[in-house]
Amino acid sequence: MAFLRAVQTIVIGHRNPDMDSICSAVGCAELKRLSGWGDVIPARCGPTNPRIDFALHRFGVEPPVLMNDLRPRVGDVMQSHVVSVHEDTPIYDAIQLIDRRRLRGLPVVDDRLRCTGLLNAHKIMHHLFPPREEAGAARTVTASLADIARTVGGQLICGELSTVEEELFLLVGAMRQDSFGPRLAEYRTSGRKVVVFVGDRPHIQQLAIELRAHAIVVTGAHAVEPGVEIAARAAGVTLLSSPTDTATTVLMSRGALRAGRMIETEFLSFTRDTRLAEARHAAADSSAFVFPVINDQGELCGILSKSDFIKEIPRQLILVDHNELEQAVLGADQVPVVEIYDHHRLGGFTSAVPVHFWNNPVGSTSTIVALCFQHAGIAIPWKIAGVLLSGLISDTLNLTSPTTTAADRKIHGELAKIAKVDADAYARELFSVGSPLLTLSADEAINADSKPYTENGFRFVIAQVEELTFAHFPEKRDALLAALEARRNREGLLFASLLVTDITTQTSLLLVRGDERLLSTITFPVAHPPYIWQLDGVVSRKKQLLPYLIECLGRMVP
Ligand SMILES: [Mn+2]
Repeated sequence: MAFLRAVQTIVIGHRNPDMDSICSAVGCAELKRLSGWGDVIPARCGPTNPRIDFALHRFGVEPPVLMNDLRPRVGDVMQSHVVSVHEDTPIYDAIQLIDRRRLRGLPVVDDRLRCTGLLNAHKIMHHLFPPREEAGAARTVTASLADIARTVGGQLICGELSTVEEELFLLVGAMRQDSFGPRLAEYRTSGRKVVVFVGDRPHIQQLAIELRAHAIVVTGAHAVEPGVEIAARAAGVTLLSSPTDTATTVLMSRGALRAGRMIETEFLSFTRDTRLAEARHAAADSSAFVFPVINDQGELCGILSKSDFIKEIPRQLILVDHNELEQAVLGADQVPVVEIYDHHRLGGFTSAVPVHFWNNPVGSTSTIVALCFQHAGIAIPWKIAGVLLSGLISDTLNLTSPTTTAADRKIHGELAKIAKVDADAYARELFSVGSPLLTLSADEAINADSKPYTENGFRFVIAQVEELTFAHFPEKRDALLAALEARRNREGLLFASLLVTDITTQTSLLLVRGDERLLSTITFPVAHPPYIWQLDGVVSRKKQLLPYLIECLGRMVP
């Protein structure tokens, strides 16, 4: 049975999210919901910070869901409506289920729903149709009388219907009375528990009772004579009635064997969280067709067939505030990206299908999202206006960054009006919250808003913190440089850098630890030697610093 699943859309910004990344994700998700997209959730792949928390809280918005890894998991494609049988189920019933549901395999569970094995079709075939040299084995079955009665659809006439599994010897009372007696006596002497299958032959039935057969199954729905029943009761022989003929009843009795005895106990299983790529790899080496999925309690919670591996993942992505996979959430390359809203350089993103890609070099992605609301003719809700205004203020340093455009100024005024705030007063309030240098450790400060780049085969990172003053800088300076050097060594980078921006004076300090050949190309005045430069008027990583550093790379002596 195919289950139609609704596609979930995740709107997510870059790793180490900044205010604009978070705010544009929240705004874009709301725009998509209001446009009728259904299941849309804003997400983030990294922690928020006190300033982001302040902005979201100010407008009553929950932080986006944390999603650090979107690589497909077994739980994304497994079948949760799993068909299984208890280990005590007769294999006859299990086979019927496999046939009815067209299953490739059937998991077998115990009382606590733990998967004890997979029903093995080869073992069942061998049991029902043994090879010629073992054909005698077809005369025995290890089952309880209760299992046999259940499997053949029989009725108890008298005696005890034992639930204990025993090795039972099946004997058909088809021969003459004088050959049946000695045969049964011989089996009884050798200690076998004999179940006699016989039609309406009272003499054979009486003889079987006298010789203490374990049980007698009267086939063909024939009535039992009162004398026979009285004799069986007196002798303690179980008497059963079967609705079908002898041949059918014997065949079905052999199916009374419990599923637990026919299972493959060595099997490959997964959890919901097993990465699909890992599961696919493991499954490729396995001859099994189905793989049980086990939950934390050890219970069977799903089943994975080989055909599930080619299912589409019911999930798609909208990227905001970035378009380079290097900066995207882990696994973004394995989930269809359907839309991108960004204001950064093009980073070599490629796709298999056409993508709605809105790249616009305005001051913030929040500006782009606001423009999209207008474009769609959808009124921006109050709280979304406040959130988008926060992203815009943060990325443009309240319209003072050189990245600011006329569109940003216009949207800034419109959002402030809808959000019912004095934008300049709100901006001062926002930037006064949580000075990164005061509230973060050196390690956190160089990682919080850090972006990785690859240029001409060189890998490097540029982090940025925005401060209202450099007052807290001197006390953190040495620790920041040490953290940059450690990160550079750990990740094998050409250089690791941090731009500390004073948004009040529109000045930045650039801290770089890296290859001397690169450092020697930096022409800005050295501020606090070594490794620190003073960058007056530089406040934008994307528009000012990154192009400058790429130019330095070009001038680097090989
Ligand atoms: Mn941005």
